[in-house]
Amino acid sequence: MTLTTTRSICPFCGVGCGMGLRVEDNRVISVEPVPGHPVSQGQLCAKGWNAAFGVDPAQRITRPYKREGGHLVPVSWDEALSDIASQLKDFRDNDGPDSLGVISCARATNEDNYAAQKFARAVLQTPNIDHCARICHSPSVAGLAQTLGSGAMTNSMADVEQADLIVVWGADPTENHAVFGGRILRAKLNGAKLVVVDPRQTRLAKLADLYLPLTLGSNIALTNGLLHLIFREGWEDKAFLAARVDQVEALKQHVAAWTPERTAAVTGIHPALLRQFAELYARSPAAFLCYGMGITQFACGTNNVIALSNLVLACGQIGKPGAGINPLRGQNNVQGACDMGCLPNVYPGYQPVADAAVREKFSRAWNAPQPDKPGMTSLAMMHGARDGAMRAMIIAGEDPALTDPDQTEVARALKKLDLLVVLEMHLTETAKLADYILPVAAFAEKDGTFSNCERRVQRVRKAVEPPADCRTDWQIFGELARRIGVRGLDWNTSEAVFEEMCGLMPIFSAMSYARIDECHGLQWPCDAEHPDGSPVLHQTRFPLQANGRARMICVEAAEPAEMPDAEYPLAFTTQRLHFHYGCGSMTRCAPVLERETPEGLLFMHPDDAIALGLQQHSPVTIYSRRGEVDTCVELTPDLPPGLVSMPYHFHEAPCNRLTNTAQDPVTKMPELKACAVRVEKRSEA
Ligand SMILES: Nc1nc2c(c(=O)[nH]1)N[C@H]1C(S)=C(S)[C@@H](COP(=O)(O)OP(=O)(O)OC[C@H]3O[C@@H](n4cnc5c(=O)[nH]c(N)nc54)[C@H](O)[C@@H]3O)O[C@H]1N2
Ligand SMILES: Nc1nc2c(c(=O)[nH]1)N[C@H]1C(S)=C(S)[C@@H](COP(=O)(O)OP(=O)(O)OC[C@H]3O[C@@H](n4cnc5c(=O)[nH]c(N)nc54)[C@H](O)[C@@H]3O)O[C@H]1N2
Ligand code: SF4
Ligand SMILES: [Mo]
Repeated sequence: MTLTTTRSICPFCGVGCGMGLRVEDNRVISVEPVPGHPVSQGQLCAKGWNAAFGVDPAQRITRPYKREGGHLVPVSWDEALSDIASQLKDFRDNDGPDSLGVISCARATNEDNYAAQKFARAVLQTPNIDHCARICHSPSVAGLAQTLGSGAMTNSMADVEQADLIVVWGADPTENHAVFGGRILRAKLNGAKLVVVDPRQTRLAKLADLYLPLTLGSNIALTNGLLHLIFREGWEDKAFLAARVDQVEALKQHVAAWTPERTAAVTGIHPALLRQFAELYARSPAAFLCYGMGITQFACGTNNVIALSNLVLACGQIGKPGAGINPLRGQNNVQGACDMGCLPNVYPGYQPVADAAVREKFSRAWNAPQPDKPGMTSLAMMHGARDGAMRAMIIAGEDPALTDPDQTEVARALKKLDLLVVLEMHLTETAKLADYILPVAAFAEKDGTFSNCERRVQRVRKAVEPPADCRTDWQIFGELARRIGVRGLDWNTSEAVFEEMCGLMPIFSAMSYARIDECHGLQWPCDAEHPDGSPVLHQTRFPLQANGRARMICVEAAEPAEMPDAEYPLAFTTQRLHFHYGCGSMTRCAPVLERETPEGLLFMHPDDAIALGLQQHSPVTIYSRRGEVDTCVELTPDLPPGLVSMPYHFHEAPCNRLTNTAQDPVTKMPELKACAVRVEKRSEA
């Protein structure tokens, strides 16, 4: 039997490691790292090494299903597609396009995502298109768009090697962006200073030069306190501010009230530690700041991002190698799903729906009149479903029944839809509620591109044929469009999809599969001015306003919407575990990964456990205002007393039964990182 290796990209996180797929007899039998890859440099993490399990056809849904008499029964593609197409057409023409919505998949390719939003906008004529960035980095997209003019990582991951200081703020990269976490560790060993800001003592926090264990949700108070000191001591980069930033005076006045003492009272960070960090950040020649869900997943998520942006601008730590503000995008292709315009307010390439000229451009290109208003967010679609305004939804590769907040409500909403179509590889909690499940081809079975968190568009290649009845997302959207009677989604190759999108997106205008192949991917903007891509953004101007300047914006500190009280005395947060991914559909079928963390757990400080009469592995029930969950206690000194934490990968211990739907007013990001709970011992029986 011959063994072949096909070069592709890891299907899990936004690091985007290069991966060789080893194939025997049309089966991916294992994977190997790619030595010369600019990001992963011959490394993979445990999830990457185990990627073959997640795509094994034996573990997957490999034929279409339809709900009949309450059960999911096999159905032919032809029957499924005709039924779905005729129902969608009927809802569109009789109930109106607003009654329809599409959620696309940040794990699928750019080509799949481009097709999903074009299907929504040009075929269903609805602006209701969204995806999991809503509950992930939508505050980054919105916040950085207001201050810098572009919502992606400003620098590249390799930049940590040029940084004098690395700041990790509300992110846990050794677990969640593991190969990048490894690069941070190596940079630290080579002399860079490391600062971690996180209420939980993460692995990097234990190794950091400075660790700031701030009170849960006090990010804005901390940044305002840092800015207060920086301006008071004159540590700001005056030349940079004068040349490139607006509204500096207003911010200076705004933070005048944030004395170290007041900051300490809100954040729990001692004034001496605050001062050390402020001086180190302001005075480092190049400081690389990266952040994650500890910033975005709050009801003040957008303001949190703006606060960090203010700090970075004040010290001129942007627009140069080794520096920048770097949202660590989560999913392998969530950067791409945003770039493709799978968001209700922008077309591909962040061209705003609100701009009439842009709408006109897409109306003409797609030969379909474009709705003149932004669409609903994913959570608004769920509310629409619950209230009866939404009739039908297509959910491609997302498991909101497990991963959205207040799960009981989500399941209720999805059940109320007249038509729920799920495009999946696995029988997720959401797929279990579907009227139709359409089986999709896995990353190893298709050509296309993923964009990693540093804006690098990389080639995914078909290593094996998909199981007979599995199709790519873009093929499914194309076939549905044809049956609804709309032309223009009937591409024959993924490259044809890519060429169409590049023609419509200025930031992709100089990209092609051939160019991407030449150089391990290209980082957008990649256009006539930057034919080799853009590793570092904003070197001379910000794309925010005509004058090329960035903007500071004053933001007020706010507590989480739900604070501990007598009835629910513990603060509750959620996190990830290294060995599992998202809803677990592609990691819980890998024996090695499942061996490491086989079940849900509640992390708790020993002092809290003693007070509650609990021990290691004690069975408990956790109650919040929205629901209850049974799990077991895992004692850890890494959390402060009074704060407990749970991972979200386990359908049998679903922490999102507890989480709060309080929302960021700008992006509708729910407060997944903070609510209040009560923990009670459960009898073993
Ligand atoms: N193994 C694994 N890796 C993954 C994923 C996975 O499911 N499993 N998912 C991917 C996805 S989709 C994403 S978005 C990324 C997310 O990657 P991260 O952003 O690293 O995600 P989390 O672990 O949820 O949260 C990060 C940190 O925020 C801290 N935090 C909580 N509240 C606060 C606060 O108020 N302030 C500060 N400063 N910190 C706080 C938590 O303690 C935690 O350490 O990971 C990606 N990588
Ligand atoms: N409490 C709490 N909840 C959270 C978070 C948290 O920190 N705390 N984090 C949030 C974040 S940041 C995110 S990103 C979400 C993630 O939530 P989800 O997006 O729901 O999680 P995934 O596990 O990535 O689900 C993706 C699904 O896509 C399928 N899939 C893979 N490849 C393809 C493909 O090519 N096509 C199609 N159609 N399907 C495919 C997989 O089988 C999988 O079931 O969870 C959010 N929920
Ligand atoms: S770090 Fe991310 S991209 Fe790299 S192997 Fe691990 S999961 Fe895959
Ligand atoms: Mo995410």
